[in-house]
Amino acid sequence: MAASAKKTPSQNGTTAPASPISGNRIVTLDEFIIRSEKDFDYATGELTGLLRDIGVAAKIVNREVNKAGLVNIIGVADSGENQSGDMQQKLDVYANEKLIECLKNSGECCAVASEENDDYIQIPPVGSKKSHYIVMFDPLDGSSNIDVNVSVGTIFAIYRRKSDPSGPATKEDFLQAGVKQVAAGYVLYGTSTLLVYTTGRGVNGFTLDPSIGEFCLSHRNMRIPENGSTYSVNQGYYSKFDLEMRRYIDNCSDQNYGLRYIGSMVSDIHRILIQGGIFLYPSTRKYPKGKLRLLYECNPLSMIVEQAGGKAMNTQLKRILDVVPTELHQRCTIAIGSPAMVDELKAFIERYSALPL
Ligand code: AHM
Ligand code: MG
Repeated sequence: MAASAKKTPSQNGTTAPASPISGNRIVTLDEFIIRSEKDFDYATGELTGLLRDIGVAAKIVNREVNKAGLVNIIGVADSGENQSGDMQQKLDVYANEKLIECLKNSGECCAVASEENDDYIQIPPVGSKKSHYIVMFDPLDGSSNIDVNVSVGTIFAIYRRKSDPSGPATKEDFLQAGVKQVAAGYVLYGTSTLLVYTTGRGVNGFTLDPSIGEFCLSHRNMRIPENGSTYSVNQGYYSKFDLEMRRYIDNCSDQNYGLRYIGSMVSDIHRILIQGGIFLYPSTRKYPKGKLRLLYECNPLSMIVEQAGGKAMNTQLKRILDVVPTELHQRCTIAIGSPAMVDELKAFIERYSALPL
């Protein structure tokens, strides 16, 4: 559920931000976040602080990801320490630490949960400030792609805590359905570095301009195409998919849809957001409940895609954002992308799962 917002009716009956940023001038992420805050009735600047913390972490992680191939050239001591005495770390561990470190800055976040940590972590309060938000993230999704110089991403979800702000965060703060997210986003470390986020009022993307070190508004009010002509799935697992999924994939091939699968979910979803298409990670024999994680992979990306006009469901046909989690690292199946393609898959699942085995 997005924070309460001042709404201005637009011509097509939907709503637009009360203070849109217009013109062709450069708009930085910080400026955009601050100006968008004015659209919310009860804005206190807390969410703004959090988003800015994430923006700072993204720049730091970007710097390291970009020089990943240089690590051996710039010299790492046998002890595993570099010249400044820091331990050489895997990039996903590094990204995890930087995100946590940056989220401590504004004091708006009381606890975090990450793919890299078994349990959630309390963030110490800044002075007497009461923090009202928790953040969940996958610090570097698709990190196995780094070794081969393929794009990776950071995914994040922000929720308002349910527990009393005077005490520590609780597990219930994290086990909220995706529909309760107040903001979600991703950073794509690709040919250029892009930060895309939503606070429940549309989706905007910002490209990092390395010459000034700022994320600049480049993709205003992103809308996913209603339909697409590509599907994205690890087709190597075809024989391990259920019948309805195999029939749907056969149909994609019959219709001459292109197969595009980077193996880095943020990159695949970003392409689909721009060009249309569908991304699938159904159950396999190895991952009967699906491989991807509900809380910090599927939920935030589903919020983004829905806010851009798309759909996201699991293979039981339930909207991802309505799934009530029971575990921090819960996995789920997912079908996400252009609404017409998700609807088409739904029809296949309804038709073929009804057949006797
Ligand atoms: P990770 O969080 O361990 O990096 O795994 C998630 C990644 C996704 O980015 C990607 O879509 C998927 O795993 C690829 O899995 P597979 O190699 O099974 O197709
Ligand atoms: Mg991941």
